[in-house]
Amino acid sequence: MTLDLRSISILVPGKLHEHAVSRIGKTFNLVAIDRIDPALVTADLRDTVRGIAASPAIGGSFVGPDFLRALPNAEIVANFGVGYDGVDAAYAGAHGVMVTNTPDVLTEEVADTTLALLLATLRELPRAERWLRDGNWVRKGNYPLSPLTLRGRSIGIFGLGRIGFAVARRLEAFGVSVSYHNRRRAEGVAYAYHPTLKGLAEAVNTLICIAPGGAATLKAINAEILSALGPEGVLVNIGRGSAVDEDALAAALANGTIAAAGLDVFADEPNVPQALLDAPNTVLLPHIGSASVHTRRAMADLCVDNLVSWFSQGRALTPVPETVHVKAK
Ligand code: NAP
Ligand code: 8YV
Repeated sequence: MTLDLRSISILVPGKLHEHAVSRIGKTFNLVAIDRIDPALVTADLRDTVRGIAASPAIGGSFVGPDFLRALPNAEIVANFGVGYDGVDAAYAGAHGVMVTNTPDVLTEEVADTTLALLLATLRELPRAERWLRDGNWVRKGNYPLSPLTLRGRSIGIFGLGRIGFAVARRLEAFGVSVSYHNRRRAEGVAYAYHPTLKGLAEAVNTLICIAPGGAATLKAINAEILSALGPEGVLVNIGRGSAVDEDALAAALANGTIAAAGLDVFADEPNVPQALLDAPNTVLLPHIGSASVHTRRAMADLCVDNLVSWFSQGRALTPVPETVHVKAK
């Protein structure tokens, strides 16, 4: 006998991937509000909502204590994305609410994008393409040689987790050295470990950030770290914009403290600081690390599979560490 989940109300606040919305609509009783805002929670929603499916990274909204208090019967928050800095998971865990994310299914895609962004930044690929499209190849001749190259670089990974490892594996094939900084040394790993981010930045000339957002990494890449990276230095950020002091980065790019930056993520998306837009030595992407049809669909499926598993079998497939202890009611 299959369990009928259609009596269970799942709230979708704001935009969510359309495949996730479609599956939730077919499986559960889908209810929607325009954004993550406790003021939009009606008395009916307050009484009936048992789960939330959200993509809180988009538009800077946050599933925090106020929103969770407004939905006292919500048992689970299914976060669309592996990074869950848009959900107060510690609060949820302390109040018996499960939080799930979408790890692994996006790892290889994001690692591919990271290598593409690194190479585009070093070899100036977007500017070289513009040179061709603007007719300069015909009018002026060859595009100038790129001052930067991946050859001979030493790479430091800030956040050697699932995606960080996938990036490191790719970098090995490119024949460059890899070292890393995490809070803890990763077991069974041959890459050189640096117990501080400053130590890593001093040891390398290329820093790739794939660490999570949140308070622990807020503006961790600041003027001191950029200065340690040095004038040949290149920063690639594919983790979270909040981990970089963007004012310090813009200054470092303008005054030659570092050479270039490739950024997929920003502190206040979709707003990008004018100084980074104006800088000739940046490559800027609109948070597309995982953004292929293939991978976003897999993320949508995992987001919804967590809800289905929670309500039909009483267990989450991919709980975040802060809520692994939470049991189904
Ligand atoms: P993960 O497996 O949990 O890896 C995170 C790594 O960061 C771990 O090795 C962790 O090691 C380290 N870390 C965490 N907090 C740290 C801190 N305060 N200081 C130093 N190191 C710290 O996660 P993942 O699946 O690789 O994803 C990583 C992040 O990538 C996500 O959280 C998300 O923000 C970002 N992301 C971006 C995109 C995009 O489209 N641009 C796509 C997917 C993911 P320790 O615990 O030992 O410190
Ligand atoms: C998503 C991401 O684009 O998974 C993450 O942490 O940053 C991206 O894969 C984002 O979460 C969508 O909201």
